[in-house]
Amino acid sequence: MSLLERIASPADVRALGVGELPSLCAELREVIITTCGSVGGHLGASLGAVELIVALHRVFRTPVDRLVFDVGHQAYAHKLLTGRRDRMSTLRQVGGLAPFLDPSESEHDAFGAGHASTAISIGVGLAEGLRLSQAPGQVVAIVGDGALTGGESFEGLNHAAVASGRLIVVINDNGMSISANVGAVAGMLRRDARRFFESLGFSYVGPVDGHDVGALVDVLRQAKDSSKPVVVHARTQKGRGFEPAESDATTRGHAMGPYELRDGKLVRGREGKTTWSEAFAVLLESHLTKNPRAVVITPAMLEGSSLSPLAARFPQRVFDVGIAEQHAITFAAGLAKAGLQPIVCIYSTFLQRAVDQLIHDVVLPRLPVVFAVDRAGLVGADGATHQGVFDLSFSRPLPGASITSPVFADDLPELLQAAVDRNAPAMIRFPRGVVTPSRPVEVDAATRTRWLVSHDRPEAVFVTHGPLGLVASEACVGRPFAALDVHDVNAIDRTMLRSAAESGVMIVAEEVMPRGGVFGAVTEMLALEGHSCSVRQVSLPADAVVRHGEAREQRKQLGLSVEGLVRAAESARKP
Ligand SMILES: Cc1ncc(C[n+]2csc(CCOP(=O)(O)OP(=O)(O)O)c2C)c(N)n1
Repeated sequence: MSLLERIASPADVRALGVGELPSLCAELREVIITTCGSVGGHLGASLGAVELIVALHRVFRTPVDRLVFDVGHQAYAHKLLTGRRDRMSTLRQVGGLAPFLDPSESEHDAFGAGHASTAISIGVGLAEGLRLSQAPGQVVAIVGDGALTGGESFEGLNHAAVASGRLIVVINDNGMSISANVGAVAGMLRRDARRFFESLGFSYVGPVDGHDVGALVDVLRQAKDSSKPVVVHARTQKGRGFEPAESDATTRGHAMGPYELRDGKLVRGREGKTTWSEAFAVLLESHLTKNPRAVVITPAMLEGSSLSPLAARFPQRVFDVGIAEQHAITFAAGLAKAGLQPIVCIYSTFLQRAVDQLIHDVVLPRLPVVFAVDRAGLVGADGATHQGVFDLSFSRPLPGASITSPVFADDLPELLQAAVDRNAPAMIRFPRGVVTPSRPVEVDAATRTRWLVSHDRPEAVFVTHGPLGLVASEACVGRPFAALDVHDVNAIDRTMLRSAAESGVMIVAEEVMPRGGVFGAVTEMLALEGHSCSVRQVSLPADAVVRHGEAREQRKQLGLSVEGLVRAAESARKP
């Protein structure tokens, strides 16, 4: 029986002999490597935190003590030590283990996350909460050096250093965010961490070798026994123990899709099709070449947004500002005010973090910032925390902002040019996934609203925004239906909508939360114009969260497939 097979809960980790811990770590690594190989996942991040997690479970007793992992992507070893080993192969799939940590999955998960830089604030909240309710337990926040580039971490440190509830902060410093970490905090951690944290009022322990379990146990015990807030600084290596990850200079195998090992070499199963992010990044290359005032900003997502080649070509005009969405947007506002033409490439889910910056710093001064809103819609395996399904609801009320989405890849150049030309805030939303390259449909030059499929006397009209129009178009094939692409959700063409309303039945299909999206825009306009038309909506559920799983399968279940749309139209059309 392997050591891991003997571990049903963290108590069993504490029961092992000290000499057995390195073998336990090796076994954990093996399972992490095989799991990610078959289902994909946060490989490099989790490999780097193995010893740290074993040491944490030796010293602290969950669930009474609370381990709060920032993001939660590095914590596969924690899942494996807390009774979830048998289900590890279900990771990130429908009904399977969650991609990040989730208290509904295990009492050992102190808090769920998925977005970065929240652990310290959660930790202070838990510590104060335990203190005020006189409940037992210590609180430990485990934070990456990348997460420390996020302002919320510093808001949390500012409070933790003086709070009565005592927090232990463990810094998992591997020098990497997803890409190499950026900015001055990384330098401080290398050179001056003790002085920095002590000057804030923390005790500082470290730096300690984050792969020496014995040393880690010692420093964590010291932190546990201290009466002051403590920072434990562990130096770790991302991708540790798996050569292909260790030697991946760009991300150290941060996160990967399923892979195979052939002759000791890692083969990634990528189909070689162009994604929306890639298509947009390629377009940016020609845009930056032609427009010397154009600049690009990413909050730590060079890789995800496919911007690395662009950053290599334009090192002065592509800014990776770290995991700092709020700063990214206000920084873009500053650039725009100084006469530049900023394009912020940001995932829909991470734009959420900067709604006030969007309103206060960009929309109110009506600055010409273009937002390339990536991963708009369902994202699949990353699940609930990463679904790009809220941005439309908070963007639609923004005065003066346009919200467009390409249906085909070759819509992108016109959309970008139009966004830049309007000299006001502009959102271009596109989903996760591969593009449909060519555009067989003519666009109305004036309104840009277009019939993707027209029909003389349609019995129902599908109304969509973006690539879902392709699904709607397919649903029209051989049926008396038509499909309208609204183009700009904030400027739907009245004449087009009126003629769609003449069919008597509209089906608004959208891959977002149902309140505040295209359905709202369409029904508001119809009401204002005094048209009567039956309008149905196919979208996400209003009162539930769509969790992890294959997005295509989820779309099917939500009725956002060809069959689903046909069903919706047939049941709605007039007999
Ligand atoms: C608010 C937010 N922005 C971006 C991301 C995407 N993201 C996930 S992990 C990660 C890097 C985290 O780096 P670090 O905290 O150092 O942890 P490591 O992966 O190096 O262990 C990023 C940028 C996120 N999860 N949340």
